[in-house]
Amino acid sequence: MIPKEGMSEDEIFAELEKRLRSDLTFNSGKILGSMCTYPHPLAQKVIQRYIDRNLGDPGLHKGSKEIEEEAVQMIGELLHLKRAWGNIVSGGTEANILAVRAFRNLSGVEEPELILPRSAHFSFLKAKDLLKVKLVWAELNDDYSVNVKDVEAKITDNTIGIVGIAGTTGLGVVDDIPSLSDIAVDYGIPLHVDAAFGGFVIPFAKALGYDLPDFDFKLKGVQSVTIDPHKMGMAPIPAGGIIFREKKYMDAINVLAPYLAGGEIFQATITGTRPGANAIAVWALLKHLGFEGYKEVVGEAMENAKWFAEQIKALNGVYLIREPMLNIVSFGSKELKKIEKDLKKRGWGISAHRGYIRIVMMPHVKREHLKSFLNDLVEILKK
Ligand code: 0PR
Repeated sequence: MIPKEGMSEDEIFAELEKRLRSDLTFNSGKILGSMCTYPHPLAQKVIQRYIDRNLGDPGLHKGSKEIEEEAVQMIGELLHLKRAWGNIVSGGTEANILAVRAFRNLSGVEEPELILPRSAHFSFLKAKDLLKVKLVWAELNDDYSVNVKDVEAKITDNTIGIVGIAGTTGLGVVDDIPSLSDIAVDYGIPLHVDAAFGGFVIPFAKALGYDLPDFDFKLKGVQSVTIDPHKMGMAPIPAGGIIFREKKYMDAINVLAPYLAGGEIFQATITGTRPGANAIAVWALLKHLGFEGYKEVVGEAMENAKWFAEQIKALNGVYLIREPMLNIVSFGSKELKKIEKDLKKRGWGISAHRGYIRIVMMPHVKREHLKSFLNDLVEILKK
């Protein structure tokens, strides 16, 4: 119940400190299975200063709207698009829903079907439910990338779009997006790339010499990309990104908001009132870190992934699910359930998928944390 007399600020913080003790924090180095990280200090300052900005009413906050557009443009250019359309949104879920919504609305198909890999994130289940789009699942190859032949075989007159993933949630696998793009062009079907995780990894990893497939607007079939600043972009939650190749996709989802300060404006996002500060923080981080800054962050994460994968291979009792493509390493074991329980008991924030444990080398994950994790793992395996 809400107290009759309010508590003092000191009392509030004293209680919160006590109550939130059960939260794991990124700074502790114990969170190894999350795709989020401790937000960059500059972003925190930006959020604090511009906390009141509302992108739901851009007529009031014209400067914020411009900054959001610039952030979208910068991300678009990172993805080889000259003129980008889109929004900074609440996360990958909203971004994926917006892409499916745009494809569906433009298709004119009465019983819409979306072809997507078995490895797709569960946000597409929400899209299906909200948008009444049938999901047609494409099978995976032995290396956990989508089977492109199966995608092609599943195309029908009702197909409104194809999804490829650039950094799968469980294993960080980058699908063969160039081949998916070829199919998309051949059949005249739009391709959406879910690079919620990989979007802020692949461009920099490629620049570092890692051999990864193209995944962005360089490929003609790619019509939209989900790319989340609140994952490897180091922005505070919430900050997702949806980028469209053409304005027509925005037009297909824009809703008229007639009475706001800006006059007749359009909203494409699911959320109405939405944080301007987070979009401004994204802009600030892109400007502050620059390409070289992100490259450095990604370089360390990729090195950690390579190193950790070798350590797992050298251990008895656990095995690597597949060689990492990005900064995600997943391992399996005959005794996975027991290992998972014991690791959690020792305070590790890990993410246990069906059949494996996923370690995500986020910027807050340092070599010393991984070493300490491996020590615990070895002890658990000995028991
Ligand atoms: N697409 C992909 C490929 C994803 O991996 C995710 C989230 C999404 C879309 C949806 O993004 P939002 O959660 O921003 O809407 N993947 C993470 C996962 O399921 C989300 C996450 C993040 C989970 C941090 C845990 C965590 O601590 O693993």
